[in-house]
Amino acid sequence: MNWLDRLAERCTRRVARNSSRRSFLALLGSALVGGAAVPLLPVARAADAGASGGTAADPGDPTKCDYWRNCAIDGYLCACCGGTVNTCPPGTEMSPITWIGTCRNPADGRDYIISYNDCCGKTSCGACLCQRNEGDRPVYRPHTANDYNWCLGTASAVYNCTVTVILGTAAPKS
Ligand code: ABN
Repeated sequence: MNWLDRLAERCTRRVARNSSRRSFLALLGSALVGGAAVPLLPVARAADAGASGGTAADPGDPTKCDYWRNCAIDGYLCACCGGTVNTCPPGTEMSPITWIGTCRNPADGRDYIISYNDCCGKTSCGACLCQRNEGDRPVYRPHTANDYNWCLGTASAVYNCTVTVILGTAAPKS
């Protein structure tokens, strides 16, 4: 019966070890440390695009004039005004009528169609004024000029700042 006693004892010890308070705490500790590491993973970093860090696919700082999407901008950057690269600051409304530009993304060398939507309903933000004007034409050709208040079709015509929204890739020149 000795061997049976030893087997029973080993089994009992194993069950006790795996269901002890200490192993429960160890499991909880791993979950907490593992959970804290999740934001360091690439997927979580990519989800942060639009703050001011940039990502591998969308490099640069949207609060700076030299950020690639700003190549044809004339206005205040909403990312400096309480909004983000593509969302208006609280209390303003995005204009449905916009100025469109084409900017090259240095990450992949492709040209992207960028919509410069003005955010409307609060007085001018006054921060991060950028005038890069690539492709801009004189104001007597309104559809190709960026020096306009595009707060049209909004409840208020008061201009606050401009967001840069990617509409798609531009077809390569044939
Ligand atoms: N589209 C930006 C803007 C607003 C008011 C005046 C000039 C340019």
